[in-house]
Amino acid sequence: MGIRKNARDLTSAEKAAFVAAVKGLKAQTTGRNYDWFVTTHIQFFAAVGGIRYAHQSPSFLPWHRQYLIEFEKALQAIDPAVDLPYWDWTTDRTTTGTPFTADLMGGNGSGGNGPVTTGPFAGATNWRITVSPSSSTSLRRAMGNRALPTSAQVDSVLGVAAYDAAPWNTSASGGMRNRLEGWQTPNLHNSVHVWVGGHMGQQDSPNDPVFWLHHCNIDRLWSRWQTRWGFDSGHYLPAAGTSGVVDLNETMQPWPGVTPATVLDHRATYTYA
Ligand SMILES: [Cu+2]
Repeated sequence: MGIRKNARDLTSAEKAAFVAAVKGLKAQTTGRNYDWFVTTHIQFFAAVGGIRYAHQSPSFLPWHRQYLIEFEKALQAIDPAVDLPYWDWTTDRTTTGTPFTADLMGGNGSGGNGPVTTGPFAGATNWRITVSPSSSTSLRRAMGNRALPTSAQVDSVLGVAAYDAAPWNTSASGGMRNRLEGWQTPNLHNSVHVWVGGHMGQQDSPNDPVFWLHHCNIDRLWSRWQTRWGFDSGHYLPAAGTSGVVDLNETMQPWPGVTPATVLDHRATYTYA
């Protein structure tokens, strides 16, 4: 079973192994390589067949949980010792600290929304963007353009007892999910994408490897909410009979046999340090 650590607690060797596995996946030319994950995120950015799987819906959390499990599995096929690290942006809040250091994610873009110039993903030779609606072949960031969410805001979201609420979209105001996804104050997940900017502000945000550290933290926050309120199927909504979104026991494309119910309790697969 894997243990997902805070990025600030990784050793130098663990950081190097994570970067090497990410680059190894990027170098693969067939199968579930890095660009397959980018393509899949773009494909499921909006509704598919009238169903919102990945965003603006209750299954935002379970869909990305499975997405992270699949990505972590792909990294572990390269290096079995690698686990996803998480970026806790309530404590690491600068553009030069964890995880934006030269030995992990590298730093800011140059100028307004320019190419990243430091670290393992700087420039199109080290890290070439090939699947993107924008024309840039270099990773771009425009960090620090707003405030990151605070731990008090996180606590306020984790205190909401209801998982989600009708109308199960960006205007749902009665549940935890929409506050954590970020269409409802305090806008946790969305505002961190915007804070990093560049590719992280686009549909192809997984082109920036910090996507995985950010979403690992979002999954950790959901897990903290589950620890408080329950990992059982009574703590996912809607249960059944809701059109346009994924009910508790409905399959989440593109993973056959995977439903919100099957991923609710992750503790046999991985835990958070
Ligand atoms: Cu995201």
